Amino acid sequence: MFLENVISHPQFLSGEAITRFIDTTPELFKFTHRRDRASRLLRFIGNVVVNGNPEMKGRSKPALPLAEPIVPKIILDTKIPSGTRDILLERGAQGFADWMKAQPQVLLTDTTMRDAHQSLFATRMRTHDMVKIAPHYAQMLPNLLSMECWGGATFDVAMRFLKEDPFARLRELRAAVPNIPFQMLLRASNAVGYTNYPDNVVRYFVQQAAQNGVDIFRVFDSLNWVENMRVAMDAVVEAGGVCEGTICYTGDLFDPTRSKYNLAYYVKMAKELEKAGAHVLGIKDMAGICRPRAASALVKALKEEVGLPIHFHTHDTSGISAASVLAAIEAGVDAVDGALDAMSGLTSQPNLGAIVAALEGTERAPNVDLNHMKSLSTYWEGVRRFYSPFEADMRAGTSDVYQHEMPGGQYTNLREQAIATGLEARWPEVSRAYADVNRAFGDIVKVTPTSKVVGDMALWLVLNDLTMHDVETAERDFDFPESVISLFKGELGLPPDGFPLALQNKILKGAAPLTERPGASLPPADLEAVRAEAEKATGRKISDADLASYLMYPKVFRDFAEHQSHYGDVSKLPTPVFFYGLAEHEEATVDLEPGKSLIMTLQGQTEVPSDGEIKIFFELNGQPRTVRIAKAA
Ligand code: 3PY
Ligand code: ZN
Repeated sequence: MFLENVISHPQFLSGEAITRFIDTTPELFKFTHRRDRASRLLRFIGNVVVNGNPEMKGRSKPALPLAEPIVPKIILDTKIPSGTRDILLERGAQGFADWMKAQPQVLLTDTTMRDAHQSLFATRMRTHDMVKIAPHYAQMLPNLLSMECWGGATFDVAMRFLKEDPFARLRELRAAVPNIPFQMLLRASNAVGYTNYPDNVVRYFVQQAAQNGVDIFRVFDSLNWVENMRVAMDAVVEAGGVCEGTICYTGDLFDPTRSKYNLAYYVKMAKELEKAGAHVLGIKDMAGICRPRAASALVKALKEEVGLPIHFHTHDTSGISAASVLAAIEAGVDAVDGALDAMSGLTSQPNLGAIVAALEGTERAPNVDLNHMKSLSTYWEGVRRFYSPFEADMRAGTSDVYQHEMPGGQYTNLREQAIATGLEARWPEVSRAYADVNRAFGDIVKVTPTSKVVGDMALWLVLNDLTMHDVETAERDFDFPESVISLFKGELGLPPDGFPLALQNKILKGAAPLTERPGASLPPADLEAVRAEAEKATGRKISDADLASYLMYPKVFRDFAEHQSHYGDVSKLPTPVFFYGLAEHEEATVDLEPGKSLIMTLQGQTEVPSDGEIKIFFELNGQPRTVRIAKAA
């Protein structure tokens, strides 16, 4: 290849002096980079062929080969139509919120690329499957209010399990969809992590998210404590984003025995959020327990009491959440979330296509093309098959959710954790313990990260054959899970009415809890010192976005960077190749960038490891290539 580059170069052909020519013509060496990228990806695939993708450990492969998802047949090189994001760019965040409020039709958010896969298959959807369909969204659904495609658990999972750069995902999607607003889920002071970060880290993260493509930030606090949301909300406003200050819905509006979460509670919080600078008010029903009557009453009350447009989010765990969405729409909600048909239902969002069909002919009918939604859903149907090993074995809605109140995104995760700890057969006990723990913790909001703490405690109880009553009444000390101690110390913030004191004393064993928001006492991070530390640890240049990732998850980022230097950018691999490798004589096309593709075919492998290494024979763009892979013990 090098020789080919030399002899075909115009300067060589012109007969100029060769040595100087090689020294001064760096483009001759470009092929090494491409060759290196290909070698690393072949090494990754070879490893999956020999040792399996570590992500698949303990999971069964689906029947292979899997069919290519069907991409809608539309011509993509036509001009991108103007869409909702053009309104945002023209009018700014406040103008956009005013526009939302003035619309007679209900506005729609598609959660397929974030919450839907977080809730259905453990957040495993890969960038490759999103980017492939993204330009079709731009052509086919330009009037969506937003695509929720970033934040929540996707950030962590992208790096930790999928070995992808979450910021690169955001940039690639942004480039493909310039006309629809992108929405992210931001856990206020917990950003996209599980613990409060210093204020300057939260600010820096929001700034990077906005610069790389996020338009609308749904900001919530896992204890509904507005005081702990201010830093994040201010940062969103400062970055020019739309700030969706969000109430997490919990409890039951109509249960007289549980009056803590009544209308007055929600109206008070909504007013606080409005005062704190929210452009939009979010209602986040993360467990899917806001029943139709409650959705109606809540939206009516909030519409009367606050001036912000309202955006309703729920999960379909019970099986009837679309009724709640329709009730909210009837009561005047401005926007609702749903997932495209193939990615909806169960612990995910209700079915967006069905909601659109139900509203046809009414004055609130959304301005979207149902046929376009159907063809996009056909694509997702194919994509979902790739991830079947990550799906929970859940076949129907469950009204049990009104008892345990687990968030949709947690339900399947906790079930997996229960299986991993040998508690599969005791799942009903875990789910009952979850409800008991919540009661003993003072009936708190359960959403990441507080939901994880309640889940940790529930598993701990069942594993130790204890009940909350045992814990509350026993004289002896217990070794509580770390996350529980941290919650009661106030490290995730404080519930507005505090924690039950007796239990808090027992858990903290006399240590004093925080009395103000954690960010107030966390020292600011020295960002440039952290950048230097990250550069030293990874041996690579750390961009601003990398720094934001490192600040969130230093260890996960280091492992990801190491994986990337060894195996290259694996986000470019088709999903079946990433998880399941290649079968003999199977071919895969890897698009590295526009106009640069690799065609890889697995030709065979040596049977018995001779020197402990198996040789894998590939054909790469027609040329033979061999990789040696050590068989894992
Ligand atoms: C998250 O924080 O990831 C959630 O989805 C909470 O519902
Ligand atoms: Zn959700």
